Amino acid sequence: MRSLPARAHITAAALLAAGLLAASDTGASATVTTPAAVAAPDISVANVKAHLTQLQSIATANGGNRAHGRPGYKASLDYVKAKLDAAGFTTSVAQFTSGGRTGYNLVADWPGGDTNRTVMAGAHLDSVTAGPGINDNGSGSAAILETALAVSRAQLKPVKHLRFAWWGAEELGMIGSRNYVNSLTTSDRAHIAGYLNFDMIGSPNPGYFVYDDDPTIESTFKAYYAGIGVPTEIETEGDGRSDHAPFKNAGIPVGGLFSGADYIKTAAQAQKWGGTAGRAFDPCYHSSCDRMTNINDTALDRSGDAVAYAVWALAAQ
Ligand code: DTR
Ligand code: ZN
Ligand code: ZN
Repeated sequence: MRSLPARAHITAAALLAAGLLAASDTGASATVTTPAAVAAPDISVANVKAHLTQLQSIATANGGNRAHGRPGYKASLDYVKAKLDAAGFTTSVAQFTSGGRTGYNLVADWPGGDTNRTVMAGAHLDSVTAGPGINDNGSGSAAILETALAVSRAQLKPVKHLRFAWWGAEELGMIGSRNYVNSLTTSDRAHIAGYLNFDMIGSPNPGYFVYDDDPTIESTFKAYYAGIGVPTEIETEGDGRSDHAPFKNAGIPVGGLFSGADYIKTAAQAQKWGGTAGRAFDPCYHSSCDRMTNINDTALDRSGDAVAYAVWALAAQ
C-alpha cells in the first residue's frame, strides 16, 4: 500500500492527540473522535532565525548579554511584545524583583477559545550574563514567537484558549515562571490544560529529547517526530531544570522539547542523530560563544515545526 505522505500521518496523529486530550480533559471514555483539526503550518526557520538575529543585535548593543536585570533583557522583551501587539495578541507585562534587580514576564493571550481550558507555550527570554544566549534560550523564545505569529496569520480559532509566555530570570532559578504560577488562584491553575516548555531547542550538536511528563503532551510531540522519521529520547537531564517545574509542582500537565546542553553525545546518539560523539550537545552552554553560530538550523527548523504542531493539535479539541 502506498505509504501516506508524512504530513498525512501528522494529521492523523494530530486528530488522535486532539481526541485523546479531549477524552482525558472531560473524563469521557477513551473513544477517540475525529475532529476537523486543522493541520499546523510550516514554521519558517528563516523567520525564527530573523528573531534570533534581532536578539543577537540587542545583546551586542547592551553589554553582550540579555540577562535578568540588565538592559538587554528588557530590550528583548520589548522586541517580542511589539511583534505580538502588532499581530493582535492581548499582552501583559508583570514585574518582579530578584537579586535586587527588576525582572519582567511577558504573557500574550490569543483572543477566543475556552479560557477554562487554556493551552500555554512558554520559554525563558533571559540569558546568562556571560553571553547573548542565542540557543539558551533565544531558540525557544523565537520558536514560540514565530508560532504565535503563525496563529495570527492563520486567524486560528482553536477550541481551547491559547496563551504564550516569555519568562524572566530562569537562569537564577526559574524565578519568573515561579512568580507567575504563584500569582495564579487555584481556579486559574485548574483552567490551564497544559504547559509546553521550550528551553534550548536549537543546540549545535543536537539531540531530540521529549519531556516524559504528561503522556498526552509527550505522545503529541513523539507523533510529530515519528511523522518526519526522527527518533527521539525522553529528556532525562533531571526534572525541575527549567520553567515547566513550577507548573508541574502546581499539578498542571506539562511537556516540552530539549536539544541538549552540556552533557556529552554518545556514539549511539550520534549514530541515530548525526553530529559528533564525545562532544557536548551545546559546547557553548552558558558561555560567551552562545551566539548566532551556536545554532543547528535543522534542529531549530524541526523544533519550530514541532512547537506549531503541538499547539495546533492540543488546542484543537
Ligand atoms: N536549565 C536550563 C538548561 C537545561 C538543563 N537541563 C535541562 C532539561 C530540560 C530543559 C532545560 C534544561 C538552562 O540553563 O536554561
Ligand atoms: Zn541556561
Ligand atoms: Zn535555558
